[in-house]
Amino acid sequence: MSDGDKDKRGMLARLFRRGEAPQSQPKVPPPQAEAPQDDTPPSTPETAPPPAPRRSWWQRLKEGLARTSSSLGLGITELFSKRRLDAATLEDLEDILIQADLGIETAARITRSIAEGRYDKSIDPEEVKAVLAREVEAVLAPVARPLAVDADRKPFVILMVGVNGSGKTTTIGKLAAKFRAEGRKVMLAAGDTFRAAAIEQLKVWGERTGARVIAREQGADAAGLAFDALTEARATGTDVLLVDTAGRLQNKAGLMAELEKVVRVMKKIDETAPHAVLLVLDATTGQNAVSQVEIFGKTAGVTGLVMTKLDGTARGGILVSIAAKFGLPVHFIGVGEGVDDLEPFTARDFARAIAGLE
Ligand SMILES: Nc1nc2c(ncn2[C@@H]2O[C@H](COP(=O)(O)OP(=O)(O)OP(=O)(O)O)[C@@H](O)[C@H]2O)c(=O)[nH]1
Ligand SMILES: [Mg+2]
Repeated sequence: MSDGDKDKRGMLARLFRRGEAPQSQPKVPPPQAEAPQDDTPPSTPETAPPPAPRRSWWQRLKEGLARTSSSLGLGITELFSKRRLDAATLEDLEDILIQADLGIETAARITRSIAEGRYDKSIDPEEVKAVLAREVEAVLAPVARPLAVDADRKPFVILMVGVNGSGKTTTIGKLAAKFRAEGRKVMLAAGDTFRAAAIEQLKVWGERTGARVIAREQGADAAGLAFDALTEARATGTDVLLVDTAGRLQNKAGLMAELEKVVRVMKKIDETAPHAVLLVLDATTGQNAVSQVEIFGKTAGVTGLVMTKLDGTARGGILVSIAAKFGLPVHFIGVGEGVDDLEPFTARDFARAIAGLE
């Protein structure tokens, strides 16, 4: 380990002791405040109030998707509070839906649904939102499928792929926490061997979640590391092996070939591995996500999607376009950097949240 790395490690340890997030790499958010241990009220008015109870997933989802829902909601309210339903209004509605990245087909479908039986009548914006939620739910329902961890596969190998910064490593940390909470034995493989900080970032998640981390020095062969990790995971009765990979642009052929090698090498040990290949998509990248699904799908055999950073964009509708276009399962969505900000994807909740319904 270089001196620079040692310094970084010391800095990280100090920051976590103080409960602060590091300002630079590695990117690991601070642990969330623990729930209060007892609920006795403070004895004196001077005592600091107990921490606020943890918000439910629905609340976090709604807040996370607030930029999408308020931009859609504002557009819809402005449009329908003034006018009766005519061809021009319908066209404007379709534009609003397309701008929210819902996709041309879904936008047309929603617009048709609104038009039905309501032509030349005034229509309440809330009614429009209800139709929007219903139609979006219909598109999403077939892809909202949980990630089924097959307990007969020991370990069940999950390979995380995606472009730079999409949220792969953070999602691994969040998933590790979930699997650990279910009582599973979890191992993490630091397959992003490009950056020392990436290896450190995964080690921090390993420490935090109680998962063993298999890492090698920076610059080591990622496929070799995956091979070693799978060998050790097998030998130690690990339930789930999560394999991190370096971010790569889908148009860089050399890097995509490296990913194929990681897959090939793992198959030498277990021909059914990896059992899930999750493509992590950053919602803020908008339409580029479409070509990521196409190319990673071809090279890495993507079996399911995770969409992160839905809290950072007004165009969360991109998930709907991708669902309609590819029909790939969407397993999880992320609406924040915290360990709890990732949950299984459910069509109804997502549809209601982006439509701004309660
Ligand atoms: N707001 C928000 N930030 C997120 C979410 N998921 C991940 N992030 C942040 O996005 C940044 C990049 O996340 P990483 O997990 O390091 O991404 P990565 O895909 O591993 O990146 P590379 O290894 O560089 O390719 C970090 O600062 C994360 O905390 C999310 O759902 N919402
Ligand atoms: Mg990473």
